[in-house]
Amino acid sequence: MKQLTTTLFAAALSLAPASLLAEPAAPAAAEKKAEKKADFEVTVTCNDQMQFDKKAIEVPAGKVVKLTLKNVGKVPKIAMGHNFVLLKKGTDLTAWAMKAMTAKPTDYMPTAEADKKAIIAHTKLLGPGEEDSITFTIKEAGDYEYLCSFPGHFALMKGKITAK
Ligand SMILES: [Cu+2]
Repeated sequence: MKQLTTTLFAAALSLAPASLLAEPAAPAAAEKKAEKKADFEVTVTCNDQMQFDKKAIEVPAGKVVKLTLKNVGKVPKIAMGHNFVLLKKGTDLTAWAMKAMTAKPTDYMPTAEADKKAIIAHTKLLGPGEEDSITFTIKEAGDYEYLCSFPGHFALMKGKITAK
C-alpha cells in the first residue's frame, strides 16, 4: 500500500508540469469569449522594461472596443506580471493603484466595492508570452486613464484612452 501511495504521489508530481504548461491556453479561450463583434480593435504590448507600447489611445465613443494586451517580456509573472486596468473618469489613479498593489491574492485587483466600481474593464495578470482581450464600451466622450496594477508599475505603466 505504501508503495502504491508513493507511485500515486510520483504520478501527481509528473502531472504538475503539464498543468502549468496548459496555462497559456487560457487566454485563447478568453479571447474567444471577447470575440463578440467589436467595432474597433486595438492591441497593446507590455514588456520587461515596465512599459506599454502606447501611452495614448483614441477609441470611438459608444462603440464596442476590443483591446488585446500582449506581454512580450521574458521575466516570470511573479516578478514582472502585467495587466491593463481601465478606470472610470474621476478616479484617483495613484490612490487606486496603492490599494491594488496590496491585493496579491487577487492578482493585484482590489476587492473593496468602491475600488471595483472604479473599473471599466481589466485584463488578467499576464506572464511572459501571454495575452488577454477585453471588450468595453465608453459611452461618454472624454479621457480615461489606464494602468498596470502590478506593484510599482503604474509610475511608468499608465496612459490615457480618449473616447471621441
Ligand atoms: Cu506591469
